[in-house]
Amino acid sequence: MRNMKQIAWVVAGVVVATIGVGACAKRPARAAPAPGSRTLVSPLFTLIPAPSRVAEGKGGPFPVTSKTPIVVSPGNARLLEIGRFLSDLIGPAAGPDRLRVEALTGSAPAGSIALLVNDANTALGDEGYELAVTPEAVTIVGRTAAGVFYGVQTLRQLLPPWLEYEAVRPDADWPITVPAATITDQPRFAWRGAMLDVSRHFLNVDDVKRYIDLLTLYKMNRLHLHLADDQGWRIEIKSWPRLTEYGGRTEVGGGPGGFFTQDGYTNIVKYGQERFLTIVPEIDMPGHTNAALASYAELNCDGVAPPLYSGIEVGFSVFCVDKDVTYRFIDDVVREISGLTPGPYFHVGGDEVKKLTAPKYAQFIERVQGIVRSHGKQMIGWDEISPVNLLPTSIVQHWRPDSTPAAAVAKGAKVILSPANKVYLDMKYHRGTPIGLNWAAYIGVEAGYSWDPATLLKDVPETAILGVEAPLWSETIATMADAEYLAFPRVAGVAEIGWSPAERREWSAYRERLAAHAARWSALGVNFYRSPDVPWRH
Ligand code: IFG
Repeated sequence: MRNMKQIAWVVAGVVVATIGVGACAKRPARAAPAPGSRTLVSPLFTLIPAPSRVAEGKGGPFPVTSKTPIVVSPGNARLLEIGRFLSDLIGPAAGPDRLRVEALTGSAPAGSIALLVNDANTALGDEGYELAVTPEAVTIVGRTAAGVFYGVQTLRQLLPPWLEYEAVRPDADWPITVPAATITDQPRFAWRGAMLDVSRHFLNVDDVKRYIDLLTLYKMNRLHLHLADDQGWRIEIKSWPRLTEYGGRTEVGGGPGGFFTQDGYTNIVKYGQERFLTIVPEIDMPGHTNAALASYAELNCDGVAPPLYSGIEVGFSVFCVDKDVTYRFIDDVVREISGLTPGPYFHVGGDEVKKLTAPKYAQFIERVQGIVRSHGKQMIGWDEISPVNLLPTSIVQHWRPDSTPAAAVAKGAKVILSPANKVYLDMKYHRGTPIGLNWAAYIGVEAGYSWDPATLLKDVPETAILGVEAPLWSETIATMADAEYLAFPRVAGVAEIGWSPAERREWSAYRERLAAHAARWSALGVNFYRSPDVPWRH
């Protein structure tokens, strides 16, 4: 669970080696904050997402030393993994070795960090936790391992930000302490997600794992991968090899593109699972399909394959919905990807179809819905699928600010909210933002945060809302650094909208909490946008 850190460590090592020994002169001891400097707010009051309930504890902080054991409930392999995740996070900063992780045989010893599962604690739900910190012990209790993982992510934010950077070797006088506290916390929505478009520009396995690290730091639990579009097919399908051999070899601007082998995709899925994040694969259809149509002539009604495309127009491509081969193709694609995806969802896209009549479109989506169900998955589609005869298990993803899924909700459908004028992370922050689009809105940090799912759409009550998801389309994003620039800080706000109680959310307090996260992002090397709307503390 640490390969990003190992990479950072190697890079740091290489950098030191190339700069030469001179740069390794002993770093000046970190001066304590000058008297009168901006008072450091306790990390208890900078947590994102805001927990349901936080209270300062009595007594001093809990000291973490190289002897601090991490103990976990016995017989639970997931808890041992989470313990090792925490031990790796604290890492060598606590001393030359990693903190020991062991299963409990009796009660937790004094001076330990205890990660416990208590399935009788039903009030915590599937992802809730209680975190108690006293000078003698840190205790995290969840009803499930997921809850314990989220408690550890909160504990992580109570630890000094510089811990996040592998190469840091704090001077001895920099103690690692956790403020005394009691926190009871659980999420408001089950679906707290982001979407990454790896088709317009390809982002590789390590980029996606990096994004998973950052999303799960903020307790997000879904990553929707937009795996195919007009500009590139990005996942190997063994029964239709030209999709990647040919259809994966370009991208917007004419770059080399790329694709995930099935092993690479499985690597991403496992990495997400270790962090309690579910991967949601999307193969957009019947539109946004030029890469497939260019790869296999038979998928075109006239039997002629169009050229590969590296522009950014939409709506010009469509599968030939009258041919049986189209449904054999779709069945093979859904079968192979579903077989690699433990999560229950398969996203079929369905957006921006300009070349089919409404009845033809509905007939196609209904037929594809049956194919998805035959492979044991729940269908998700963009909100154009709302008028279609949907199964009760199918999910509508709202994105167009001027449309509403109310009709589908009236028939029992559940909704994921991705309003393009609030959470499309590919929108520019403002007119001067160097990358990004602006068709939906300019979305500043406050605009992306100050809205509530329960009141966004008339006739779409909170009971119909699974949660929120922030798409990042990659027409103007060529690297992970570009992605981070548009995603941070706004995606942290979406994570809070998905997790925190509505009454705990208010912009003027949130911006103060957000200000403290610059230190952690700098330690993690996140290329975030220093919005002037936030009083950044570093
Ligand atoms: N809309 C298209 C995307 C992408 C986006 C860029 C959806 C569902 C505009 N469809 O959003 O493919 O081009 O902001």
